[in-house]
Amino acid sequence: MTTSDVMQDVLGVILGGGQGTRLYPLTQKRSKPAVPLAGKYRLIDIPISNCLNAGIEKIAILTQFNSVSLHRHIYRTYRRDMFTEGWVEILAAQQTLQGNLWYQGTADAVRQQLTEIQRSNAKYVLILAGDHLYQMDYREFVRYHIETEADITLAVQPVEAKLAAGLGIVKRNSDGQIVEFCEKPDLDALDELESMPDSDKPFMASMGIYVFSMEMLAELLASPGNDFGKDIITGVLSERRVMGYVFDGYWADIGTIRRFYEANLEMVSPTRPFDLNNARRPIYTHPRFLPPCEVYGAKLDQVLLTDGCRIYDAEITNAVIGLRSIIGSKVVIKDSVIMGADYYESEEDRTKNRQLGRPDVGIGEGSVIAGALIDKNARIGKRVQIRNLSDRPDETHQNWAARDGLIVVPKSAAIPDETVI
Ligand code: ADQ
Ligand code: ADP
Repeated sequence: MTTSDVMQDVLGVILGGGQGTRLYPLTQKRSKPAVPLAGKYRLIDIPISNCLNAGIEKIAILTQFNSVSLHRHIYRTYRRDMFTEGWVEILAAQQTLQGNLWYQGTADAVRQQLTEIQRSNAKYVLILAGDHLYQMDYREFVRYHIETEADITLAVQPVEAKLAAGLGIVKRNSDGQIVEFCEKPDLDALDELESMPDSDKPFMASMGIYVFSMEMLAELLASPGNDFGKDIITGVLSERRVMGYVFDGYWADIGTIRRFYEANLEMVSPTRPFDLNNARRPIYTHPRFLPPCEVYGAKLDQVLLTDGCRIYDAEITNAVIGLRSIIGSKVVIKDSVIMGADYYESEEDRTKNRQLGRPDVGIGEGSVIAGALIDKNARIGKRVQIRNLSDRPDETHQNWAARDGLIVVPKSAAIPDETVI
């Protein structure tokens, strides 16, 4: 059997997120997979593109709540035509006769949707996270699983000590079989878990992505355990052949506000570790018919500028400027992610905004924004000042929040003229 035949037997299952608390308030009005990334994509585009580029045509997205924007995005972007066999489906947590609980963890999410998953008739199931930034050739991963006759295969990667306590840490024997697995180890347990003591990345971490055969998955989920890492994998190491496939490309877990922000801005650095421009393995997203950007007298340096923006004489450094952003005169933006807007306001809308006493969608003239994430459709007034303070504790207000030392303005929030945050 060729690799492409095998990939037709693989179902990609994307774990689209629990309650999204670590990315709140970006997840206040949408499910995590729909969170915008790099100004024009959404988080879900990364694992879906990796699947499509590997020839995986059947993809299920497990999500805790089925937001309108996720549904619209999937339907518009990944609708397949009558000549293609593949499909992309959203399986949202739902009340059934068997249970009415939200997904209690990653394994529980798959267990609650097992009937649908089995209905795909796939031979192998590739379980993927929905909040990782990387490009992996899943064909190699699945081939390794088959060739090593594994029961379960985890993708693993060397990591620095400072990241180890937040991940599942493994030890492999010389054949690549995983002999120890410790989910989010305590600091005092870390010494015992080093795999490469002389390296600056001494720990081998689980990337939280797995290959199972359909039978093995069903068998393991028949026993209790809500999470793959903590419960399922840890519990079967001695009886099952659990293998570790080493992936040495760029990989970032962007499930927290801080990592999400950093990963976005890393893409505008000249030494970017993750390049969106890969002709052989494109990242797909919803195609739009937006006009070109208009820029009048602005100074832009290290900026990811997406389609349909209008920028007056602003100064923008180290920033992502999302779709349809309207940025007024004398605006200063630094170290920030501006997600843009879903629509343009008409003259009529703007007149109505005056009557309602609210700013237009976009960034009003004379405003200064530094160290912030401004979600879609936000209305930032004139001469507003938004600056992060790295030691500011997390706090939540009606129209902004402080998270991980950054300021987040949620989707559609309005910040009146002259506000200082
Ligand atoms: P975490 O990322 O901490 O560790 P978890 O929070 O369980 O694990 O999330 C894994 C993925 O599943 C994420 O994409 C998340 O959004 C999604 N998810 C979580 N709960 C879900 C639910 N109830 N329903 C649907 N999706 C859900 C995991 C592994 C570690 C490994 C890291 C690597 O447990 O061993 O090191 O991933 O990032
Ligand atoms: P994207 O273009 O990023 O994929 P969405 O799918 O979330 O964005 O929404 C974009 C489309 O949704 C717009 O083209 C517009 O038709 C519509 N839309 C969403 N919100 C609004 C709104 N508040 N007013 C008008 N149109 C809206």
